[in-house]
Amino acid sequence: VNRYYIATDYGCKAMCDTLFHHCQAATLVPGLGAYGHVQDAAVAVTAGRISWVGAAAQLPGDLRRAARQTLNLGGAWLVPGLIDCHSHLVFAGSRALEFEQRAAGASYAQIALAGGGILRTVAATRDASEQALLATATVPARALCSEGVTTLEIKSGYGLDLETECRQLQVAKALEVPLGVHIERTYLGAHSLPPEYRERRNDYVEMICARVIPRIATERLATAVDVFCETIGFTLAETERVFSAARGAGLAVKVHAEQLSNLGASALAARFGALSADHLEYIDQSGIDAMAAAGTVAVLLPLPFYYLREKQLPPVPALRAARVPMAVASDFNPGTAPIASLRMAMNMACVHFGLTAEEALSGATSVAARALGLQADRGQIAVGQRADLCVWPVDHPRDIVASVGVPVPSAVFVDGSPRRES
Ligand code: DI6
Ligand code: FE
Repeated sequence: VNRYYIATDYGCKAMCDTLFHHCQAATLVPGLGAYGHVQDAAVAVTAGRISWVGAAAQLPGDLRRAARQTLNLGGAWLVPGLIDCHSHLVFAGSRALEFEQRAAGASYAQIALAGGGILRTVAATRDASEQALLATATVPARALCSEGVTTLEIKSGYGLDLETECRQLQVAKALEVPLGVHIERTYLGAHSLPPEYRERRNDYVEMICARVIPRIATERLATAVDVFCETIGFTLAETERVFSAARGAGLAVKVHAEQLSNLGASALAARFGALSADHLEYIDQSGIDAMAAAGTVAVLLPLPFYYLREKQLPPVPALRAARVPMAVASDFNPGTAPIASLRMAMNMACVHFGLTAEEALSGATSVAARALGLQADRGQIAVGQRADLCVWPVDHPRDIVASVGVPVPSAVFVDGSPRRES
């Protein structure tokens, strides 16, 4: 355990902006035991990052004296800020009609093939101004952040044309300041075939690869590219073309894989060094083995599973046995998961998918960070990480997973400062 108590070297003089003490720390650092628990902990923050963490009794005296601010947490738990690593939060319009249609017996695929589904949201989103999109997106984003989310990934994919995709990604970025959290952006042009390309699939994929991806990369509108690889989405060969273009442009890749059927997208993604393959209800052992070998994260999405009344469970025991890291995300979107709660997803990941509470919490912190390629930067309470932290008034971190809506974090810090909404 002692190897963990590393003081940072900020020169000879100790520097500390905030010192948290009288707390229990769920560091989520692997190898430190359940939840990475450090008892009677102290956590020092310097210049927005964690500069020391360990048992308070071992806190160096010069660091304690240097603290400009000392916060006594009265025995509460300090936990990394939650990370929602998969959402489609920027869009216009409602899909509640389809909710009713499914209740009357229609399937998600049937509705999509009849021109509803994603394309319904695309039409509404193309018509919406940047301001309107921002106003609409702010509501679920605030709901997620009120649960303790400090990093939120947002995908495009409801514009499909160059201009609207870029508008979606700009709106996603514009949420950062009013919400006071970090936003990561993903380009999902390969979400659905737009109506104007109905007879020209090949041209649409070419447009994604030759026009949009280079622009996304040059203008830094996103750090990753995603594909909906599915019978009602894009084929394996099309997915491969998009991945090649993305990697060639220096962008990370990830994939919506094996949600409704098994096309082998997870193994393809692993071959491209994908950050994550998401959904995975229909993944087989060869996909699992490929992901394990590549270190690709499995992002489990219980909210769309529930919302579409799916029956096929993702093979969690096999993923666990193969040591594929498992994240949990909301997949917040208008069609299959209009449920703005990562906590609900974490809870359902346990109830429906059989994750342990610890797996669900690490899945929404340390492993979620890895799904975004940010594991060196956030997701754990460890020296050098961003001080994105939640204070939870609970007896044990399992309380955060076991219920939804309550408890709420008593304080949230982003980059070491109290989260400020405006
Ligand atoms: N899978 C999903 O769960 C969302 N997108 C995707 O590729 C659903 C998108 C929608 O129905 O609007
Ligand atoms: Fe999704």
